[in-house]
Amino acid sequence: MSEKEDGDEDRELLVKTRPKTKRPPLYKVLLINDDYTPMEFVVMILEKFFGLTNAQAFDIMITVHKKGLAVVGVFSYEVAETKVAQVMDCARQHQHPLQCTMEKE
Ligand code: TYC
Repeated sequence: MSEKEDGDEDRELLVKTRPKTKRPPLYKVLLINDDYTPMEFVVMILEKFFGLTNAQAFDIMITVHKKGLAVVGVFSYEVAETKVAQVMDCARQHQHPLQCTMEKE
């Protein structure tokens, strides 16, 4: 077998074979409006658990207040699950009815 033949075969295989790598699905974390949770508490939650600035947190809080809900961020399943749990635990501890959920993007 010639060297040329040998090398070409290898290259053909490399070009045609696409590795089957799938990106893990992403999840949106959503904040839901209610009539009782204080605005300042929602802003504090967004700063504390999502690393937002006060201005960013205020904008999202106002969007939720006006539209009923908003996406706070998009994360891997594990991170989204943790954020939802942190928000719900903190809201419960302060006896606010704030709701936070996640859904597949
Ligand atoms: N609507 C609330 C109020 O007027 C504020 C609020 C904003 C509550 C966002 C929940 O996810 C929320 N105090």
